[in-house]
Amino acid sequence: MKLWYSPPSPFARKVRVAAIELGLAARIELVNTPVMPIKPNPVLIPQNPLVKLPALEAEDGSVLYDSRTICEYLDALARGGLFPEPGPARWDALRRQSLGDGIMDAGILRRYELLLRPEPLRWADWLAGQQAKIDFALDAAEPEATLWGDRFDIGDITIACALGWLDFRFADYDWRAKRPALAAWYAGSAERPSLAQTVPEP
Ligand SMILES: N[C@@H](CCC(=O)N[C@@H](CS)C(=O)NCC(=O)O)C(=O)O
Repeated sequence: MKLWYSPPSPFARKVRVAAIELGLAARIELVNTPVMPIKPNPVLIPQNPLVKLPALEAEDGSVLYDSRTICEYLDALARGGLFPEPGPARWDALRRQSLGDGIMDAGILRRYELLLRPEPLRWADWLAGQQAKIDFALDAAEPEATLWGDRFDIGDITIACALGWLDFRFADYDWRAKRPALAAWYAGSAERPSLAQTVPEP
């Protein structure tokens, strides 16, 4: 298999973490592919018409895109259990995956606004609105985090990747200050080899 990814991408990291957790990493060739929404990388268009990372060439040669789809494919391939069977545990894992994905989406919109939009055109209300979503999402996670324990399903993977990416891109944002349970859960999770081996890099 082949994974189009980039070292800083939190969505690609989800896939890399899932692959390690599932024992599939050695079967995946990593293809480092830079992306920028204002200049779509032509290399990626045949793999993903949305020109986003990650994309995966599956075992049968077909290409999948979007971290959710790819993680679910890998989980099925390995009969892994990162996605619980239909029922309350699955709905909760998918909900937590959506929470983590939403934190990454809002963070990436902030990052693009700060990185790509010419400074005189930057929109403070937009930045504040996306930041508020991140704050609300982390506030919602805080009381739950005490119950998360050592389980590490797709929801946990996604939230851990979101928190790692906030540390990486917004180091001044002290999300831990008012959220000790989430901070403690993340500190424990970050020691897992799958997360330790995939720390985001510029
Ligand atoms: N929902 C997608 C989001 C993917 C995404 O936003 N990827 C970013 C990199 S972290 C990207 O490719 N950005 C380039 C662009 O938006 O053009 C997923 O889960 O894979």
